[in-house]
Amino acid sequence: MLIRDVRITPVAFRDPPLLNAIGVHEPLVLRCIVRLVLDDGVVGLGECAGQRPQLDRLAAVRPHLIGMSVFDTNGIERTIGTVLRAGTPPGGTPDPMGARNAFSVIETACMDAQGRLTGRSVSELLGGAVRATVPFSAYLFYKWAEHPPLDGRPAIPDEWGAALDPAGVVDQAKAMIEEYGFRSIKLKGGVFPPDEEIAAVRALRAAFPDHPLRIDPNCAWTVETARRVAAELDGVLEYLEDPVPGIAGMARVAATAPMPLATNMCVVAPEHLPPAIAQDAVQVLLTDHHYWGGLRRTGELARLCATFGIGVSMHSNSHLGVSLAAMTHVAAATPELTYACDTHYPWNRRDDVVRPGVLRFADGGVPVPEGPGLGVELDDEVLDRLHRAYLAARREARDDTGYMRRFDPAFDPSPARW
Ligand code: GKR
Ligand code: MG
Repeated sequence: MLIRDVRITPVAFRDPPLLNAIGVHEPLVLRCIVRLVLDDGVVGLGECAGQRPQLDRLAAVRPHLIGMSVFDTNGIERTIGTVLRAGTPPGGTPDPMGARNAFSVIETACMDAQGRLTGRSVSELLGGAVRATVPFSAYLFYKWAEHPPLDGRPAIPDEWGAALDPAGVVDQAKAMIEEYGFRSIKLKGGVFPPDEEIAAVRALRAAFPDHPLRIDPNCAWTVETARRVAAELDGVLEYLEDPVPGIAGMARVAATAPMPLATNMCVVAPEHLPPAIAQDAVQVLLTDHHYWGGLRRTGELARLCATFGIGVSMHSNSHLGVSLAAMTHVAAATPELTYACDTHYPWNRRDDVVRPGVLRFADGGVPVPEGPGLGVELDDEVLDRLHRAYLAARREARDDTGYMRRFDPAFDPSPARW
C-alpha cells in the first residue's frame, strides 16, 4: 500500500471546434493521467488537466509522495500543501486552488488503489452508491463544421457537423440524444447575441418538450440582459448557469430570475461560499472533484450545500474515461447531487485511454462501474499514442481565445459584453 512511483503522463486527444464565450476549442485537448504504483504492484489511476502549472505542481510533489500510504490521504493532502506553499517564490502568493487541483488527482488515484487493494469500488469507499446509474445531460455546443485550414495544415473534419443556429442546435441534440439517450439538455451559450440563443432554447423546448433545459453563457451577459433573458425563459429553463460575472452580479440577477441560478464560475473555492450564501447569489452549485479538492471533499461540499438549501449539479471540462469513472463514482455516492451531471465525453468518440467495455451510456446515464476502485483499466497502447500526440503538439496551455483570433483577429472575449 506504499507509493513506490508516481507516473505523470500528459496526453492530448482530438476535440471538435466547439464555440464558447471566450473562443473556440483547439484541435487537441491537454489532459494528464497519473498512475500511483504501489510497492505490491497495484496501480491507482487519476486524471486531471494537462496544463503546464498542474504538471509542474505534480512534478514538485512527486518525490514527497514516495513511501506514503495510499490510505493516508490526510497526510498526503498536508504534504502537498506544505510542498507547494514552500515552492511559492519570494513575494509570490500561495495558491491553495493549485494545491487542491494537485491533491484531487492524487486522492482519486489513492482511492482507486484503495479499492483495488480491498476489492471495493470507489463509490463503496465513499459511503456507497445511492444510485446504480448516474444521469448525465446532453452538453450541446455551437460549433463549426470543421477546424479550418491553418498554417499549411489542412482542415480537420468533424463528424458532428456545424451547429450555428437553432436548427443546427436541435439537430445536434437529436443526434446526441439518439446515440446516448440523454434526458436533460445543456446548451453552451455566450456565443451569439442573447436573442439568438433564446431562439435556440425555444427550438429545443419545441423539439424536446419534456427534457429539462439549461443554458450557460459563461458570464457573457450584463445583469440587465440576464434579467431579461431569465424573464423571457420563465418556465422553460431548469436553471440558468453563470449568466453574469461575480457573486454580486449573480445576486442581482437571482433577485428577479424566476428560475434557479447555477455556477461553476463564481463559487469555485471554499471562501466563495459565505458571500454567495449571504447574498443568495446561487441556487445550484456545479461541483467538480478536479478542483474542489477531490472525491471526499466533493461529498462534503454537497452536504454543506444541502444545509443552505443549495442544489448540487456537476461541472465538466473536456476529459477522458478515468475522469468519467471518477465523476460517476462520486456522483453515485452523493445523495444531494440530484441534477443530471455535465460531461464532454461524447465529444471524444475517437480515443480513450480506458479500455472499452466498462464505461457506457444507457438512457443518458452511466452505470456505476462495478470492479474494484474506479473499475476501469488503462489501454497502454492508447496512452502511449496520446502521450506522443502531446509531445508532438508542443503546447502547454489551453487557449480558446488565441485560437479563435487566428481566424477572427477582432474576436472579443470580454465578460458581460452583451
Ligand atoms: O469546454 O468550452 C468548454 C466549457 O465552456 C468549459 O470550459 C466550462 O468550464 O463546461 C464548462 C462550464 O460549464 O462552464
Ligand atoms: Mg458552466
